[in-house]
Amino acid sequence: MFTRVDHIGIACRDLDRTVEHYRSVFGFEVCHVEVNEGQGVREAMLRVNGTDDGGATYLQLLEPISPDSTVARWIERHGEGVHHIAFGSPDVHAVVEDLRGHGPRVLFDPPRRASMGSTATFLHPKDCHGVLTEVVTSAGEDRSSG
Ligand code: CMX
Ligand code: CO
Repeated sequence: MFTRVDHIGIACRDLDRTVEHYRSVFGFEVCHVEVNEGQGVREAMLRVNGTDDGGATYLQLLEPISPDSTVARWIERHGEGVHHIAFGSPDVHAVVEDLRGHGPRVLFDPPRRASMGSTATFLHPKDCHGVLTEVVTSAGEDRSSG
């Protein structure tokens, strides 16, 4: 079902300052920045390592761009910090099929476009022992669209 940790999503108030922390203290470099209007975030991806399924593991730093976005509301309640964990899968559509109706609640059905051209869905944290869980198929490994 899952072949790697794709990313760890970290909610922050100021993307540029948070990127600078990860760069100057830990030496991580930004490999991608984008605004995802649908999710109400500006985000930066920092590549941590490659993985043996041909993918990679990233940190995803998320800054809300509107006060009513899900990440803004989460920061309001909890402050900055780890917001979700994302697992990589070769076929997120198959994972959704598999879980629909009898697994954790699937929040995006069908899955939606996410970072760097990937396709993703989320599983409700209340059905995952308190962890908001994302499932991602990266653009390069999406077998369902071809
Ligand atoms: N991790 C763990 N628990 C969380 C959570 C999180 N990130 N976000 C909310 N919760 C918990 C809350 O603590 C709350 O629990 P209590 O009722 O016990 O207090 C409960 O879930 C409901 O929280 P809420 O503040 O009312 O939030 P909503 O129900 O409005 O939204 C969720 C929760 C998961 C449905 C929503 O955040 C969602 O749809 N997330 C998926 C999309 C997303 O997170 N996008 C941003 C990232 C984009 C990306 O990765 O590319
Ligand atoms: Co994410």
